[in-house]
Amino acid sequence: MKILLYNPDNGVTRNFMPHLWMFLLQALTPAGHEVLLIDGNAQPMDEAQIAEYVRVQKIGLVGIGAMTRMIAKAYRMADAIRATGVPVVMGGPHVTEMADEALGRDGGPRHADAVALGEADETWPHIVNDAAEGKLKEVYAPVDVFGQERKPSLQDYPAIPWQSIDLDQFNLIPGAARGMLQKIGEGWGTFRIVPVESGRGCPYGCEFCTVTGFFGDSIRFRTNKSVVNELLALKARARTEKGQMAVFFIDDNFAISVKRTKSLLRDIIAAGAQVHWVAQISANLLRDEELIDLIAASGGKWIFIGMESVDPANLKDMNKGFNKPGEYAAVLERLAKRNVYAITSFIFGMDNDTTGVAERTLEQVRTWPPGLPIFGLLTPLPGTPLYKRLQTSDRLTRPKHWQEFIPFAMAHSPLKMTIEEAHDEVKYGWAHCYSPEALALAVQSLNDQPLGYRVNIFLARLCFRGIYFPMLGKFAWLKVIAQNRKTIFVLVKEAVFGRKKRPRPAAPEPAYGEAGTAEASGD
Ligand code: B12
Ligand code: SF4
Repeated sequence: MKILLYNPDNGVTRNFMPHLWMFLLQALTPAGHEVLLIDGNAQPMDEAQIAEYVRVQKIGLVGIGAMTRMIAKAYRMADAIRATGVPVVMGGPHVTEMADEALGRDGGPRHADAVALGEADETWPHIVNDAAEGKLKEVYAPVDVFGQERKPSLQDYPAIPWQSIDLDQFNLIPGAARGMLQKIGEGWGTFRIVPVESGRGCPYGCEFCTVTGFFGDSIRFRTNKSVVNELLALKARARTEKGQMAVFFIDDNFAISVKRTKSLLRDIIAAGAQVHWVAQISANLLRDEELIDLIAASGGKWIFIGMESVDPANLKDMNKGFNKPGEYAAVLERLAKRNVYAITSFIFGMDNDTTGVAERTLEQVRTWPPGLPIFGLLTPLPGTPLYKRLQTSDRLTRPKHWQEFIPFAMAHSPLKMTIEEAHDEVKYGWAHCYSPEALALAVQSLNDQPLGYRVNIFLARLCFRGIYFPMLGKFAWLKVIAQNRKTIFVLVKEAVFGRKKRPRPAAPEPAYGEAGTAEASGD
């Protein structure tokens, strides 16, 4: 049987990285079946195109996985596929919470023939076998013989065959530049960010987050050896194709066991398996100097930190009181000393937020080393304690907000400001952190560092700017390049002619740092 695994885009923003679930399920598919992968972020398709693809390729089963914000598109694509007579199975965090919606048991239309609840590592082979025999059940749940929920162990994690997987659709280098870039330095003909997991589960239970409910509070790890081997395979592939490969450790909290993380990082270093990597780690786990040394030595470049708020009252409300705003600066300095920088994620629209929250956040961020602040709005995702609380108190203004995805739009009334004011706060954050002046200051604040670091922060800021101000198409990019021409000129001049030593700015400069995401930022 030919199987298609499809991940929809949300029609608004694009992911820079492929989704792990597709590669994982591909690796867990029983022998004798062919699995094709399409990520809508890399290969945009509409309903007619996917139906045509399924017909032409003679696909026998389609698996669709989606986050809440992609689910409306996922349902539309599933409807188009089912209309061709091919069965659709859906999985992932949204349908796990809303299985009746996907199966049409809530009075709405049916979109899926079957749903896979929770982690599907062990149920996927059964789904494939049942589909091949034409006996697909409606619901697949990961349970043991007694009907108790069972979380897969990651000790026998499958080897994902990175050396042979077709990754063409995920190259971040524009086609026109590939030939030339392949020849320079370490080879940049391809650049891919690849998701790798080293463990699952986070026990912290932040109110807005789906992770503790979905993966459970029991933490499970892969063996160090299997992670190291995966990194070595990725490095080998990058070498063969004269390209670059970076890794996103997608664990929700990569240092949830500091002891184990240190042991993994030591093994990575010992095996020479270092690649540039990004990971999500909560601020409270970044106090350990030895851990930060190992992060830097093993290739860690960016750490995503869900700071959420600079107001301890908000953090307490969200059950995230372990975040201590008073220590954010020290954590970021500790990382920056090793040239590791942070993606700092902030959520506005929390119950204690009042107007001006963005500026109050930026006042703090400006005193920190430069990073990539991201700002979002508190979003009640189905299945979270936050959703239940807002539903009970009748504060949901769009209880099924996922039926019409609108980026950066609240779905409930905040307590101390209006919805419009919350939207304005997010806009303020993005506008002030990603303006040409803010980008110039971020670059300037690293004046005592090698050129590469400054180019890195500049390019990363340009890309992150696109999260709020979409930069789709050449014209949008040209405009941004024109706006930032002074900074580009300084960097290019230095690359060509070298530079005189310049001091770091004496005092913290206004507006280089800033703030973020947030439906629910992991970590
Ligand atoms: C990596 C990641 C990202 C990446 C992008 C995704 C990517 N390319 O991998 C980045 C950093 C860009 C990102 C961004 C966001 N993310 Co995110 N992200 C994750 C993270 C940490 C890991 C995903 C992952 O690979 N997990 C490991 C795999 C193995 O698990 P899985 O995907 O759940 O798949 C398993 C099962 O669900 C199931 N399954 C999944 N799909 C399918 C399909 C079929 C057919 C079947 C049978 C089974 C199946 O089988 C798999 C194996 O067991 C998760 C948290 C988490 N731990 O999952 C959050 C998570 C998915 N993100 C979340 C959110 C909210 C976001 C943002 C909206 C945050 C924000 N406010 O900006 C953005 C949106 C991005 C966008 N483009 O619109 C939420 C989604 C909740 C929800 N109900 O939708 C999660 C769960 C975290 C959370 N805090 O609650 N994210
Ligand atoms: S937000 Fe981060 S720390 Fe909190 S439960 Fe989710 S993954 Fe864990």
